[in-house]
Amino acid sequence: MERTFVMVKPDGVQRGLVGDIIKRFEQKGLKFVGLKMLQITPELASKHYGEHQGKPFFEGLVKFITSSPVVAMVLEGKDCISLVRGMMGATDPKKAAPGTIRESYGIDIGRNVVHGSDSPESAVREISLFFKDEELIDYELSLDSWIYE
Ligand code: DAT
Ligand code: MG
Repeated sequence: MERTFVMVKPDGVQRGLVGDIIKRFEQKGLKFVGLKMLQITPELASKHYGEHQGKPFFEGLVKFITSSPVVAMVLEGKDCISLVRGMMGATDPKKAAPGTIRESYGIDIGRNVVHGSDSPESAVREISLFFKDEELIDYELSLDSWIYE
């Protein structure tokens, strides 16, 4: 089982899309092991998006992600890092596959509603940036045998 970090960005929260987005992950069969709302500080934003430091869109990205609360979560499931990336769709909503979250809800690349870790290394790093160990809950889902063979 893998874990991944997912976040509904400020645009998704402001637009009332939190429930719809969470519902997609629940209905897929992924397990929530952590979930909270927070306001990202500029320091946390710079760490989270550290790989993009120096790029032309970096400043706007930090301004946007710190502008209003986000809903952060840790999801667990088989191959869930790539699974969630697939459910989100391409970074630019205009290029995202039909039915994906970004295609369904977004128009501009800088307002693409949702974040998901892009690799196992990113997932570990991002989970530890946003969640303390004691905020993540280990529990059994009784539905697991109906989701996995
Ligand atoms: P992703 O969020 O799909 O992992 P990324 O890591 O390349 O994409 O970029 C992080 C975020 O930065 C992305 O969700 C939206 C914003 N972004 C990326 N490229 C951009 C660009 N060319 N112009 C404006 N914003 C951009
Ligand atoms: Mg990324």
